[in-house]
Amino acid sequence: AAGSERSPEQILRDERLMRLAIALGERNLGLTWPNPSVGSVVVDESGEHPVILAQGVTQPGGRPHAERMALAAAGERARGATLYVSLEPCSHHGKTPPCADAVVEAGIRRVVSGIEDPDARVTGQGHERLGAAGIEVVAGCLAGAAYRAHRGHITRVTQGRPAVTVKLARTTEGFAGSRNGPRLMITGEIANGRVHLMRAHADAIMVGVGTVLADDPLLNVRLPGLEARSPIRIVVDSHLRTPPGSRVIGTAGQVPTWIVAATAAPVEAEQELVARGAEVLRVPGDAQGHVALDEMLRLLGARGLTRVFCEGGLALADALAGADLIDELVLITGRSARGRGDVPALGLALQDRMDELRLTGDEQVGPDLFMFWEKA
Ligand code: AOF
Ligand code: ZN
Repeated sequence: AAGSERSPEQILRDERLMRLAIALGERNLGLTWPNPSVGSVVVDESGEHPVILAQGVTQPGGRPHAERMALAAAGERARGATLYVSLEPCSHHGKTPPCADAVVEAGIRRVVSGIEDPDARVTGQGHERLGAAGIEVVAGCLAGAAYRAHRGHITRVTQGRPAVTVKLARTTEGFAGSRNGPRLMITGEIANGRVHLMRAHADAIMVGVGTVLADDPLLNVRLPGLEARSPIRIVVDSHLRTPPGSRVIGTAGQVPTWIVAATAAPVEAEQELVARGAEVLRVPGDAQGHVALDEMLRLLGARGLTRVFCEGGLALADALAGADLIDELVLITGRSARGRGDVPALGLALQDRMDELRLTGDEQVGPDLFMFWEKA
């Protein structure tokens, strides 16, 4: 029955298995948009030690949902078992019938879920449906971690825009570049690999046109085995200055490339980019003629994006900070940085915003230090 008390041992066991469900879901981040990437585990709790019967993850494109994958893999063994799932099972008839019904039909006895699904079609009704069928429901297990894992989905359904993660690298002195000198190499090989994994877990990588002009980056995933997981590339380019000969445009036929321009940007420039395979999205400009970032993100949300990974430059990062559109900040301090800088990594708006961000963890990656901040 719902609401029965859990022993301290049971609570710990639930958290351990929820951690597994969340980690499973994270594997398909970047592949499931507009849907969240959910993880689910079916566990036999009848013996002294829990036995994992089956696992499931939301499939690329967003369907089938995680619970269906796990239940299908468990088959008849699901009867009487416990289902762990990082997000509340859906209750709506969308492109597939409700997962909550599938859970009931499979004979699951107990459901442990990470967080309520704020999708207006669900919002607690999944849990309700399970409870009404006599299933014991524990909601909110590791809710913080589940929230973080589903931040993209949650931000899109509650605010109509993707969640924005900004990545910045700085030297130990706090500089990101030099005004006149050569480009600084701030992070090492291992850190770069870690960043490529973050790219793979995003729905889109975003940069400002200044970064394209300065660095001519490829913005794809170059980790062995994960090359196919390069997400959409987005260049914020108010006046359409992206060179048709740049590497992003040269590879626009292989990796989807969206150039976001202000309504007033020249049509001829658009035609050149489109002819090479890029897509140009038009967004109203602000008073200075720059793309209005909130409108841009709403458009990206309407297109289904849930997670945008912004890799600079400093101007775009600072503009996002000024508009209060940064949900997560990854700050990398390169301890083996070569070269001296004179351009501060944190712009004025971002410095002001730091008070509103909360440090959630850090990680030593080779010689470099990653610090993770999020909106408090
Ligand atoms: C789940 N498990 O693995 C996922 C869920 O268009 P549909 O029918 O696929 O429904 C999409 C909605 O379902 C999505 O907005 C979100 O609320 C939920 N996603 N739910 O039970 C899953 N990916
Ligand atoms: Zn579902």
